Amino acid sequence: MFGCGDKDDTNYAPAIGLEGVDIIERNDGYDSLLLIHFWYEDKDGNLGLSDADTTDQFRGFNNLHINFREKLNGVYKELMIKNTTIPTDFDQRIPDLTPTGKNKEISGSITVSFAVDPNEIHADTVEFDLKIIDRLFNESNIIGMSDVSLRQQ
Ligand SMILES: [Ca+2]
Repeated sequence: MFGCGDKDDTNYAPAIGLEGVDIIERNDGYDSLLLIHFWYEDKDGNLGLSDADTTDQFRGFNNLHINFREKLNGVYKELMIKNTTIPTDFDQRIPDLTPTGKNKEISGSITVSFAVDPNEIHADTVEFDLKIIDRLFNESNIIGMSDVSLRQQ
């Protein structure tokens, strides 16, 4: 039908907001984990991927994209795998969150964790930005934080 003019109001991008970060220490006082807490909501609830979503458009697809940068001499640079020029890749898959009932609107909180050690996040000061992507590839807003201090071994 022509002239309707309505945009598709059944396709909603997810929204997210940063709740905060926690840093978990080891017994020896160095840090071991960086936890990032954020809330999400999605009016049509098509968020998350199941273990079976490994083919076609979801092959190798991560629905949580995160970039870490490390502060070197006061300037943020992309965080590389230690002693290489290969950017780190900490992207993750959020599990399927779609409700089974008729009302698909969802909201909640997610915590993602990242190892603080020479093979993972090996910098003393980092910043990050993070977004999530629903099953129709709608991207959320971007959240992030600067000047996160980590005690490295
Ligand atoms: Ca959605």
